[in-house]
Amino acid sequence: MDRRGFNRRVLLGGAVVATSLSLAPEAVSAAAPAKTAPAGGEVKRIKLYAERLTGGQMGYGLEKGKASIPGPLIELNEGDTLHIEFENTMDVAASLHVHGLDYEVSSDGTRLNRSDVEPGGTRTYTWRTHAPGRRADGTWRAGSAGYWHYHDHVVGTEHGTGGIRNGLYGPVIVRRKGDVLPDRTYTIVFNDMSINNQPAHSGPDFEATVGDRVEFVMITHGEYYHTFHMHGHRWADNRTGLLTGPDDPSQVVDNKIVGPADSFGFQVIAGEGVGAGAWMYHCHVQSHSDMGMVGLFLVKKADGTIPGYDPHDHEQHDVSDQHAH
Ligand SMILES: [Cu+2]
Repeated sequence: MDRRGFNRRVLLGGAVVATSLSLAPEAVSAAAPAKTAPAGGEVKRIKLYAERLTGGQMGYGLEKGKASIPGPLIELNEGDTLHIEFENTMDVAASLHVHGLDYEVSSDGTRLNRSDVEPGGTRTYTWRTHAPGRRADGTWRAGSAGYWHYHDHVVGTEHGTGGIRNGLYGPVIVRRKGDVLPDRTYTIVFNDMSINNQPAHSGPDFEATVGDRVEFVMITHGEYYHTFHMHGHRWADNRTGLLTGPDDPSQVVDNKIVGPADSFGFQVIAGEGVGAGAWMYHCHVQSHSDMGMVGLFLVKKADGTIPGYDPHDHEQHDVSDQHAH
């Protein structure tokens, strides 16, 4: 029997007509009005540390001893300025280089521009953002809003190849006034053949309850092209991953080709129309999924259970929830 209750059929004049299209209780949509992002314009300050982790890995963290892979989510609103006091606790030079935001060349985070940081050193990187608007010449200037990312540009090579490989990367979200805010945000980074530098076949797994508005930031690093696919959920292939209305021409997808330094993001209502479950996400290059580029979007019922899912069949990994506003 179909789980969505599309099952009661009556023969009418030779035609099969569905008389019941009721949704199962778990197939609910978000009910309360979504919260939205405010206008930006604030000046914000954070500290960020680059640290060595076990197993030759490296990470960024908001506090000493708390580095993670990926690094903390940095979230801004268009118009905000962020000053980052960056401390390199490692024994090799490191840096912070961001995509998509406005920064002067002194905040480029490259050796070329002498904006890297020696072992034990500190440096303040300044990122600015702006709202869209019309230029004096009449052309339209894009705003900073988007799903972006930051990474080292120094460790190993002039391009930070060693730093990125070892885990020095993280997500940045710039929101536009009125953008829908999620209940939670998770970051998925395809880095070479790993996801978030975790061993193959070990996730990471991300949890939600049916009806939660969950945001995913998807970033790619390393040497390969991949296709990001999520089971049971779809998104719009545009800036926010959400359709703006019935006439939004954005393509709705559940699979997207990604290459090194790409980033995008989207929001889903967990289990919308499909219910709770252990929903896979994975690279859809077949050899890559077979080699373990797979994790789970664990969507629980309100009572905390996940139908058909035995956690003992899987390795579970904690997901860091570091977050900088
Ligand atoms: Cu792949």
